[in-house]
Amino acid sequence: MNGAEYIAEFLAQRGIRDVFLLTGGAATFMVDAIGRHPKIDYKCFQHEQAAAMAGDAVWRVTGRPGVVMATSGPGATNLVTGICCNWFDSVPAIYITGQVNLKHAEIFQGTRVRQFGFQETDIVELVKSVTKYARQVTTIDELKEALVEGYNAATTGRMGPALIDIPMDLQQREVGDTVFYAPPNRQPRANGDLAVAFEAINRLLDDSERPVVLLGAGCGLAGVAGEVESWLRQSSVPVVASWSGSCYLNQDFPGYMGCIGVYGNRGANYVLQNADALLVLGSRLDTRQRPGDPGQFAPDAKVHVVDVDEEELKKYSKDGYGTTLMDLADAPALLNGLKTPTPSAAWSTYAGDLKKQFYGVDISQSARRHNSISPYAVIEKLNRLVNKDATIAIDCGATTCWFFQMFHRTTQTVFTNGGCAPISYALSAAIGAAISRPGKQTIVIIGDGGFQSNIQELQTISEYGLDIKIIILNNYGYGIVKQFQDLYMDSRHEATGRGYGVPNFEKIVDGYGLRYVRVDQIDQFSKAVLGTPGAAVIDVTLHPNTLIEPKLELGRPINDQYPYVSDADFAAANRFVTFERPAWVSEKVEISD
Ligand SMILES: Cc1ncc(C[n+]2csc(CCOP(=O)(O)OP(=O)(O)O)c2C)c(N)n1
Ligand SMILES: [Mg+2]
Repeated sequence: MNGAEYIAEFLAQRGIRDVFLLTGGAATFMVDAIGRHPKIDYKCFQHEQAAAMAGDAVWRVTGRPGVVMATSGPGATNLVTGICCNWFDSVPAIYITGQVNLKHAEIFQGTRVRQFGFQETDIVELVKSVTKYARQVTTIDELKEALVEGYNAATTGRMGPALIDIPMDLQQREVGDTVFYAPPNRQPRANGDLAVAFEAINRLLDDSERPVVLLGAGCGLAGVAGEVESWLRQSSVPVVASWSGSCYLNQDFPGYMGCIGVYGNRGANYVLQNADALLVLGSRLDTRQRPGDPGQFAPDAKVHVVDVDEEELKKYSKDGYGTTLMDLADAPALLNGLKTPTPSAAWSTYAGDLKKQFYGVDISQSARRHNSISPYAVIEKLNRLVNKDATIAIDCGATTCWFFQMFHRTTQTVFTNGGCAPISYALSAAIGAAISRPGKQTIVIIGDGGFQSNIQELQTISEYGLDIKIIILNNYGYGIVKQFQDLYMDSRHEATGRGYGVPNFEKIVDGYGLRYVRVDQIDQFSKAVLGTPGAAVIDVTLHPNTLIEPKLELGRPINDQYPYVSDADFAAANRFVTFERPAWVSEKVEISD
């Protein structure tokens, strides 16, 4: 085997079936080897960024890391946003970049010239801060070692991307016949640590009348979402989630209240803010969940956070939170030793009432005001139309908020890129999902802005005959940014209205040979539209000023979202904890029952 063939064989032996790529000089030997290998193949994308985002979806639908290949220089640099997607969401992926010949590379010249070879870029240095492993190899032994180390780094502990940069001459060098692989050593956890965790968390739950459990993506990433869910179902403890955490949960159980945060469910936010004990499993409590002043987040609660990453736990040193450093793969052992939370009757009734009032309930008004389609109605209908084993990829923007405020996930595979959140992610990710998990209904929920940013990937869908339904919630603008400008910039829609436009999507979709369906009335969004085989772009017309409701304004705790409720309703909903409300909030009251 030569180096390129070795890489193909190594990947095939790890169970990889598809490598996503856009080729170029420095990658051609590797692409050629993959093309000739009987067990592995490649899929061509029109932009490396899209290939990388598609790679992010592979683990999410198969549990195997995505593998993405690009050429040196601009090919490699185009991967960076996708690499960030993996890094921030802890998703494993392997990147293999071609590099100029060693004999041309500046590293051998002993100089600090910007570039010696053509299309040479030090991609390893560029991606170091957003990868678990990044290495340029200069010998065959290093190549063999880097593939093992990179693969293992990506797929263990807090997972993430690995990048291996391979000069062209190494790709052609003879390497022998044996492929080397050694699985990682899993560090056994000390029992002492578990005992300490039992004690701390049991004390937290014992002392509590108003417990809440917050789930992040960690349980799903560690593959224990099912076990955690069974534990939660044993009691009536209210359960809330981050967006990414909610993706792994079968939400069909009485305790589930919805997502919390800036764009969270009103009822879920009330419950969290009124708790006296909060157990956080695998969530990094980012600023969309815990915005502004951390002291305003669950202010009456003792908080205990379980997370795999010590650095995440260090964040809470000033907040007085209890912490347990632990790979949530061990969650079953932890939960075994925990008492079942026992909420007081008053707390269970309170949470149950809030759930009835807010979970899956559309409280938005703007679409009604404009007599236009409500995005919430579209997502509510999607709940009823979608297959139980469908894959749904959600993009960025108001679209994401509408989806997570209204979608009721049971057994579907649902995901968005939570941490990096680049517009256009979902279109490319759905392609990765449809290729890696064929035969399942695959749906994209995306805005008009997101759709335009990687629109060229319609060609990839066309080329491989992928059956993907792309639902554009088309408000003819960058809606989420416009809503921000409405609040803080007197509705000056700079670069969101002025300078931004939407082309004739029907003509574009037609040019790629795909089906276009326009939805001007909610009835036109039907089982037939979703069920007709073959890719389709379903363009749903919204009013340009359709809002995200509810949404938090800056400086408010998450239990006081816009549109504001009356002081009386606010006090009733927050009856366990006293929250001061500035006069300007009371003056902006828009809904009351
Ligand atoms: C690559 C990238 N550039 C810019 C942004 C900032 N951004 C976040 S949402 C958004 C607008 C999205 O518009 P659209 O897809 O139409 O969704 P809407 O908010 O209208 O539902 C922008 C530009 C981003 N998230 N990613
Ligand atoms: Mg839009």
